[in-house]
Amino acid sequence: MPKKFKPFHTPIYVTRPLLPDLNNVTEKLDEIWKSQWLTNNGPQHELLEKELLGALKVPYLSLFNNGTIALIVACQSLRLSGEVITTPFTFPATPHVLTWNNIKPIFCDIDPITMNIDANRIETLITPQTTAILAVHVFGTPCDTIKIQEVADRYGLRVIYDAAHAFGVEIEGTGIGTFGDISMFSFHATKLFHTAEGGALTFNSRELKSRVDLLKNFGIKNEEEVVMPGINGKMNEIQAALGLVVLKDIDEERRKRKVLYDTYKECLKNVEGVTCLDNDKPGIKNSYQYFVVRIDERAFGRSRDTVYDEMKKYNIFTRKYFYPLCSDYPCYRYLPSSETANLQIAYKAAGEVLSLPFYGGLSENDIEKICGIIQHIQKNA
Ligand code: T4K
Repeated sequence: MPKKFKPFHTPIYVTRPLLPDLNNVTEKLDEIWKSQWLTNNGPQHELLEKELLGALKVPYLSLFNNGTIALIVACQSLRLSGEVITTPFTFPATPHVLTWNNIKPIFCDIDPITMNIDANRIETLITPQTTAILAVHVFGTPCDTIKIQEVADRYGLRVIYDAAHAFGVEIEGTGIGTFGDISMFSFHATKLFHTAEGGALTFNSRELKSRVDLLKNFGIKNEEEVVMPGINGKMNEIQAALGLVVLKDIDEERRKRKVLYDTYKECLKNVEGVTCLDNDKPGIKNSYQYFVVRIDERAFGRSRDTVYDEMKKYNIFTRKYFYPLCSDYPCYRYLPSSETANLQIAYKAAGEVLSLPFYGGLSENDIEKICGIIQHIQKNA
């Protein structure tokens, strides 16, 4: 007798923002009101910058109003031009920041397991116009930072990491934001740590931080000197205050997510055709930002798209991060590096991935039910 599953009463989304106790937020707002200081390097901003240096284990950090502007400024600060090698398996922001800097994105195929840029293929795409590599730690899985740096050093290229998904990730105790020249973290509401909208750049160089701080504030050095064509990338005091409160709840949220992570892995381990992306690896501190599976249609018996559609009937809203590939967008399709033949592994990943609901507000029962529904969809092919 097949088990019957009733739809969830309320929609289950891929994620929900971590909402701290409202009283703690209003307490912070009260401080801001009293200070009459709303933005431009206020006390909340200063405090959050300091706390994040510790949380991310990085030497220098600059806060931003969102991750995308931060990444645009990162390219500006390194004076990148010409071509930059990047991954097609990412959120649109990654290649778009290159376009906004008048740089041509060159798409490189990905690693079949990590789904990050394939460091072994980067070299074949380097031309005299190449100035940098823009890699993404997709779903918080660390890139092959050693190989990427080797290639970059050999050709005199800069390295930027889009670490939007990698808050708190560490390799052997080293903060992920210390690799390359610059890393970008997103603090969007959907991220483990958030400021509603927000982001940060991290660096090892004090000079780079000074340049970035000028660039994100119109290039204003003082009341009478504007030293470069900057933009407005500043995080305001309300965002920073929210971040300070959210930061206190992060460890607890990660503990909850770890339990859900293990529950997913246990419930799905014997499901034919479903592979979990697992970042609980020795030496790696996992961010627990997403829970991602790949559905191999042949082995599972139904396609990823069918699972995505069928789950909606149970009030479960999964996401196809990252389908379509960025190289398939009308604005990038024309590029020679976008040709399907060059990106076979990325195409396969984009056709198989599914981000399942994953946030501390879910219970183990919820996860067991979601996994039961996945198996029910399979059996009723
Ligand atoms: N690089 C990478 C690799 C990225 O993934 C991103 C952003 C960026 C760069 C750019 O960083 P930011 O400029 O955003 O700082 C979401 C996020 O908006 C986006 O930040 C994130 N990546 C991306 C992977 O996910 P959407 O279009 O999927 O968001 P949305 O509105 O569909 O939200 C997803 C689900 O979250 C909803 O179904 C329900 C839930 N949700 C969402 C919001 C906004 C809530 O429950 N409450 C909320 O307030 O992009």
